Amino acid sequence: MSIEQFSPKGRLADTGEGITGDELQLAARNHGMPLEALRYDLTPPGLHYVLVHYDIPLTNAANWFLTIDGCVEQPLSFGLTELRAMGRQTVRVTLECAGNGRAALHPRPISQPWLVEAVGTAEWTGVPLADLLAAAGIRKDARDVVFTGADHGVERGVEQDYQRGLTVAEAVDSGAIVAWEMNGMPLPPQHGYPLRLVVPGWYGMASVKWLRSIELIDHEFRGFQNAVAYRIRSEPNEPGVAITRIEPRALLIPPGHPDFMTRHRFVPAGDVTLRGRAWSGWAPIDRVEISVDAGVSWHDAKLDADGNDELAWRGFTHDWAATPGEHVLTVRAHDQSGRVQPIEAPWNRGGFANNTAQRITVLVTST
Ligand SMILES: Nc1nc2c(c(=O)[nH]1)N[C@H]1C(S)=C(S)[C@@H](COP(=O)(O)O)O[C@H]1N2
Ligand SMILES: [Mo]
Repeated sequence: MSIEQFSPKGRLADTGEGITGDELQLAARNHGMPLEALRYDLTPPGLHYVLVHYDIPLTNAANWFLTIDGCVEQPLSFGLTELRAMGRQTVRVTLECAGNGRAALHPRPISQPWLVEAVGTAEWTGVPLADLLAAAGIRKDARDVVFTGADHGVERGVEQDYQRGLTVAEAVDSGAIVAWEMNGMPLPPQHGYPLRLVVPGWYGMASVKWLRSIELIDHEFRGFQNAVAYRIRSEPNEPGVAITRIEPRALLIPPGHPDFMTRHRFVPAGDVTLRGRAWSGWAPIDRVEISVDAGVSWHDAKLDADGNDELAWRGFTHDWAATPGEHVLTVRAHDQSGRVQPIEAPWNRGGFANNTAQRITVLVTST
């Protein structure tokens, strides 16, 4: 058995090919946020989506060290206690996996088969990354900052630690923090205990969990998760475009009650307040449109009061007089940068950043 057979390259599903055993195995490990959890401003940690490429490492805060070295004036190493003494800030961030929406694409890229649930909002507490970099002293020759987690595996034949790089400017200006708490509690194991990076506004892949090393290098970081994975491509061998910030998306809390098997929704006729949340990693949300007739006509939803956290989701509501029969509900988000969520997003090989508008079919029953 060759490494290539044991760790195959990515591929697209054949026409009509259903979800594979490999995809089911990934879906059972990496769970989404049940959409009814959109009711919470802050996602309870057990309901937040989870994405882990390899295994969740067994870690211990008592003997954890974070090193900062490479192109710095003064290499540093911190235990958790020393790190806490460096400062404390809490940021509310909506995190979304870049693969969210992948399973709805045709043809379907074979990978973690997300529908729309790979999202969650948490308050992350830790020390600003910019402060740690300033403490170490960024040398003039530093170009990129490489973040390494304690997890290790093989991906498409390449053995690696999970690593992602940012440019020095991105690392300093993004408002990133090195976090040890999620919603006021120590990080759960699956979310990076005892330490993770959180890069507000960026798709989740940038927020390296089980963070053990920060290295500044004098050249462009060409590691697998930057140079091979997480790029928008239409052909397998083109360089592609790096994935960075989260595209706008709105999701409705599915109204009424579900059928167990199909998740079809049943809604009693009458006045229904539809609710949902919208977010964008580029700029604050400034408008959400909603349609109750499969996109024929659109109405502006009412946005909840603006929070102070620009990169956390914003709630919205719409009052609907539901009449008996089948209805298709759909929503789309706009942000202050002028980005508008598409009704149908363009296809790409990795199945990334698919922010095609959500559609929910409901059967309104007479009362
Ligand atoms: N060390 C490490 N960090 C990681 C990952 C990983 O597999 N290993 N997955 C990344 C991806 S792709 C996503 S979407 C987010 C998911 O964060 P969450 O599980 O806390 O929601 O973690 C990122 N950080
Ligand atoms: Mo992800």
